[in-house]
Amino acid sequence: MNLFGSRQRGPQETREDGRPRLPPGQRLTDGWPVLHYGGIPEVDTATYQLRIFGLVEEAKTLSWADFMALPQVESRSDIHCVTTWSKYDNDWVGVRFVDLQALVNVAPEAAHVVFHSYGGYTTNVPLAELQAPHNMLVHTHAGRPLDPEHGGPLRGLVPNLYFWKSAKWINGIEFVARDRPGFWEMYGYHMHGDPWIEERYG
Ligand SMILES: Nc1nc2c(c(=O)[nH]1)N[C@H]1C(S)=C(S)[C@@H](COP(=O)(O)O)O[C@H]1N2
Ligand SMILES: [Mo]
Repeated sequence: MNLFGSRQRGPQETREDGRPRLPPGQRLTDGWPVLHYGGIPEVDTATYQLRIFGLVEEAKTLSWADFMALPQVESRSDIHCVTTWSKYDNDWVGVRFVDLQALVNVAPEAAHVVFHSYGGYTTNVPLAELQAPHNMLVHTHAGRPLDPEHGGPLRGLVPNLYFWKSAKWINGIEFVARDRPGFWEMYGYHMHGDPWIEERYG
């Protein structure tokens, strides 16, 4: 019996860009571990606000209804956590980062983004890397609304970097000129976090 279906699996499997599908030092998990610092903040869609601010011509604050009125897209991607578990074939629904960026006029000197969350979590990502379509803010996983423990109602999704770059309970997108460490980055995690070259720490 092939537990993984018909698709070719194993250490030889490669991605479209030729890199191995499973990054070095990672192993596949079946479940979905829950990892975060502190408690789960209460986030109500009735009062939800997403701020898009920083180096923009005009900052915007979106309600839940505003967010859901934006183009909703599906995407499938793999999760790679720095604690070495990976989870393949996650089906997400949400809004692409580029479609949110298009709502504000980003200043030319903006080069990095800091994602903010209810509860105070932050994480930094280079702006250029967020232009690829798989970078999103997502509310649905495997056809179901995201559980609060996984960041529901809305989390960031930056699948080409370690999963700590995917902020749960997201409530802010800040455009900045100079790279600025977020929560885990201040505790020694890598400023970039590319799993294929094991940018785990410092
Ligand atoms: N707001 C917030 N987002 C967060 C974190 C956190 O502590 N707070 N932890 C990060 C880390 S280290 C990981 S591995 C993933 C875990 O997401 P999961 O619990 O859905 O697997 O969330 C990331 N996003
Ligand atoms: Mo993590």
